[in-house]
Amino acid sequence: MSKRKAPQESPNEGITDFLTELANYERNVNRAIHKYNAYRKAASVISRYPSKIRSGAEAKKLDGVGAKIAEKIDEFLSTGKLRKLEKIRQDDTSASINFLTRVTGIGPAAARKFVEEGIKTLEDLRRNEHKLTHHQRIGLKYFEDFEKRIPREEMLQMQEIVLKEVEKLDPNYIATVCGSFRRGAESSGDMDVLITHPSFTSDSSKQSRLLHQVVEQLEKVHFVTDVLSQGDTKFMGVCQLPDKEDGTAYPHRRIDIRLVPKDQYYCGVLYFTGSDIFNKNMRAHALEMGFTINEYTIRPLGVTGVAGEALPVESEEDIFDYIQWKYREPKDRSE
Ligand code: DCT
Ligand code: MG
Repeated sequence: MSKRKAPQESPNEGITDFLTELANYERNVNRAIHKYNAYRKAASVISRYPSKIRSGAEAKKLDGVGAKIAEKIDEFLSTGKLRKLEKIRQDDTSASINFLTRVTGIGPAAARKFVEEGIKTLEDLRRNEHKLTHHQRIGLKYFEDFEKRIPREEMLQMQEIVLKEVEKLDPNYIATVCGSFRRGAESSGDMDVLITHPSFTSDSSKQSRLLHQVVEQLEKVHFVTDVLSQGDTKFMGVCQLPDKEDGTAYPHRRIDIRLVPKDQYYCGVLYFTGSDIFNKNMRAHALEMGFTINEYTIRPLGVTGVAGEALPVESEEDIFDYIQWKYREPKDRSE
């Protein structure tokens, strides 16, 4: 999961930038997830608006832009800044909390705690390595690398390595690189890989070897360089492409690999392809149609609102069919 968004060529970049900054502030400092989501949603719809917004009233016509955000847009358009943001930026505590959450493994709660102890900068973290979890230490070690987005060209090379090594182990594996890459993004924040195997279903017993041997293989070929956390079905780690021909090294990148039972694979692929906003909208539509979708299953809702048995799913199309939605290619799933 990445916190930065792709640089965008929007005529309303000033507005989407300040909305994103407000969103992060609400999540990281106030732990106000509703406000975070509201700002994110408004930023997302405005980023796709093709012409330059001239007033809050104009923006308010868009779904996801309410009166309060419209007011802020008016203030921003007439003064070029936002008093609320200026104040937030000047507040040392919120700025520090916000900054520390950019280190992977440091969530809002940990950031808050560090700041209370006077730990506010990368240097402070380095001096206090003994207070960091393993995950946070790796996050600190590769802080600069993880801030960089991954060009699609490199994602393609990374995909080639992962798919090749998985196939080498056992050609019956199915693997899909999901996330923004699958949506066709020109750059990605991280690599999200889903794998399954026909021998692994939600009825069969756990088969943790299926994930572990993939990780071991990727370590063996020096693609996976570090482990952040490793469970039976979810690996979070770090990877790196082999050096370029001129000997220069590529940045280290974040990679997540999840092992999913075969019968839940396409719900997983749908979920991890996103975008997060598309997922929210699709789930809302599913509910209207009497279904509940999560990253594992789609289930019908009974009259009492209780979810029934998981429906059989053999493809992403099946899920769209159940809720009577026209199929959307990954590239059309930004919202
Ligand atoms: N996801 C979601 N809701 C969230 C977070 C994630 O539905 N709150 C899903 C949708 C995308 C997928 O998980 C992978 O998450 P990220 O890697 O954070 O998003 P991304 O679209 O791949 O963007 P990035 O290029 O920044 O990695
Ligand atoms: Mg991603």
